[in-house]
Amino acid sequence: MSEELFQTMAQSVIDGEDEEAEALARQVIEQGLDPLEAINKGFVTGLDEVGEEYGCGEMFLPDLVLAAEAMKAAMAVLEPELARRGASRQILGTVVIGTVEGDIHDIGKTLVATMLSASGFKVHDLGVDVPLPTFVEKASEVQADLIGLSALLTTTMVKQKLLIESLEEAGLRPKIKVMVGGAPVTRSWADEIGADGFSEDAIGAVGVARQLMGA
Ligand code: B1M
Repeated sequence: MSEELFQTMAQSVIDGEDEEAEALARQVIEQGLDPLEAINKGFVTGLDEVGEEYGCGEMFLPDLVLAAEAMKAAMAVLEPELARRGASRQILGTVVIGTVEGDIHDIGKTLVATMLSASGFKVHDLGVDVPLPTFVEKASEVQADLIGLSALLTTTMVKQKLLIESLEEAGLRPKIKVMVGGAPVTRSWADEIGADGFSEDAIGAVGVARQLMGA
């Protein structure tokens, strides 16, 4: 894929042009291009730029909302293709994943969920703003091997720590591994709260999950 195409994808997100983003995503599928490369080198770079400009007061909440909608329009086209490409693998483990309570960011979490699913994990995606007891209940119900917790806000990261404590209290900790991620989450935070795994991105998350399953 050309740099120019990546830039056009990024720009569609920056401009909040959902129809344009969707059309570009369709072009990726039609031309048999790599959907993950389009996401990471194209659309996500646009979202990162919007995030930076929002962070320094050069863009505002409506811009963030429009950019996210454009990103989601592209993802709606690309994610089924990502899942399809990995569809026939054996099951490596069962994962319960969600964005923690108080946090409604779902783009990165959904990408991680899709990649895990495409790589052979059975994934139960609980969505966003998930209360901590819901993670624990679902993980027990489906006999999960791994809980994945996404947090995008410095104010919600602490929920990752609280979830690990809840698992310990429920006596489930040795059985169920915990992987944490999200833009503000660092390896040192993961170590501090006793998480089993951490990744900066969706590809890395698959590697970490495989490692935790001993696969
Ligand atoms: Co929000 N937001 N936002 N936002 N938003 C951030 C996170 C922010 C950094 C922007 C900024 O100020 N520069 C900032 C947080 C500041 C902070 O806490 N330090 C922020 C803020 C402040 C807010 C609000 C409070 C704004 C307001 O209302 N005043 C509000 C919070 C609402 C809430 O959650 N309660 C809010 C709202 C929103 C929108 C709704 C407008 C929208 C989200 C739409 C949606 O998700 N459906 C939005 C967006 C789009 C962003 C930015 C621009 C982009 C996030 C994103 O989707 N990135 C973001 C700035 C930024 O991060 N650049 C920002 C693309 C995605 C692919 O990456 O989610 O990081 P990411 O996921 C990556 C990795 O982190 C990792 O892999 C993914 C794929 O590579 N990963 C994992 C993620 N989860 C993982 C789990 C794992 C492993 C890896 O294991 C389980």
